[in-house]
Amino acid sequence: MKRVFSGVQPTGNIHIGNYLGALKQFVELQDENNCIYCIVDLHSITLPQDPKVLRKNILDVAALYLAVGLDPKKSIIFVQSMVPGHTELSWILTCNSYTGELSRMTQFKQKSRDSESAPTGLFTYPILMAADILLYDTDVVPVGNDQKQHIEITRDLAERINNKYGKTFVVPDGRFLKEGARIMSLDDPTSKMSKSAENIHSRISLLDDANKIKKSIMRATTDSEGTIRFDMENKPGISNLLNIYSAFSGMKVPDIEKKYEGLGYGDFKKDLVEVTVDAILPIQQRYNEIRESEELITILKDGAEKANAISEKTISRVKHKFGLGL
Ligand code: AQP
Repeated sequence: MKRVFSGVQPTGNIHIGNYLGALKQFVELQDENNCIYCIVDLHSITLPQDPKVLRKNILDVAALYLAVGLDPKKSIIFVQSMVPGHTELSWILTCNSYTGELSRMTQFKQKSRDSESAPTGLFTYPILMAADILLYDTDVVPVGNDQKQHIEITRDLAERINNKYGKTFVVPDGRFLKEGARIMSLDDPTSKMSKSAENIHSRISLLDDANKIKKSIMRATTDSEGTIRFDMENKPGISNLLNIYSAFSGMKVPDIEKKYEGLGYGDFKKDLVEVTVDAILPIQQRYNEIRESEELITILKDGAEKANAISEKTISRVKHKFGLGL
């Protein structure tokens, strides 16, 4: 059995990019592996958060974890800030990292491009992420492919420390899905779908109602050619919609192209609305059942206890290797 670890930031409603790129994999992996899934609230404060909204978002993401099918009997589910090992290991890794390698991170460059002086937390974000992963001796990290660079730096840090101090960490691998690895924004298919984008129609959130989903899909950017054909370079809009259709329906893209041969974008989009709503509705029903329940809090407390027990072992091993403490 492999150890699997991943997390999602509680920075707003989870969208279908997060679901198809990450959460869907979380569920698939939990039957055959030791899975640990975290709500990474410490990551979310790299940018300003309203405390009340943050607390609500943490519980929303936790409820969505369960609603998409994560089972606390199979997976450990917890909130990152409830396990102190994450920040402790993060400091130790910080002291083994270089500003040069962190400056190369695309996500940092994108999120800090409009400000002269960026928040330090945004700069050191990949180290905290590396700590999350290495803390649990993780073998596999299921993520969307926007996280490829962060997985690479995690591997570099683990290897660097293993070389210097002797075998300390497991060197993890990223796991990326083909169809959902990068769901693009509906209004600008050259950038990824994001929770924090201003236009709500650029994304479909897992908690959107059918009417909103219809509006967002029907107004999604396409092209003037009018044929339903996958070509990411020249037809990014329709290719993104084909990806979403494929990921939700399980149909292969060439089969979808065949099904819609001779038909227009309007017909295809109408069916995509149906496919999307059918996939999301059962998730919303389960979410409504669990969101206000006491059980949700119990699951998170229990998860934090289990995660802490594993984390403490790693921290004590790392401290010993580094000569820290007594
Ligand atoms: N568009 C996407 N397509 C596929 N996978 C995606 N992920 C994010 N966007 C897409 C994957 O979702 C997981 C959780 O992401 P996150 O919440 O930790 O942070 P993020 O990547 O910064 O996500 P957002 O939605 O873009 O949030 P904001 O707007 O707050 O920055 C990760 O596995 C990620 O790869």
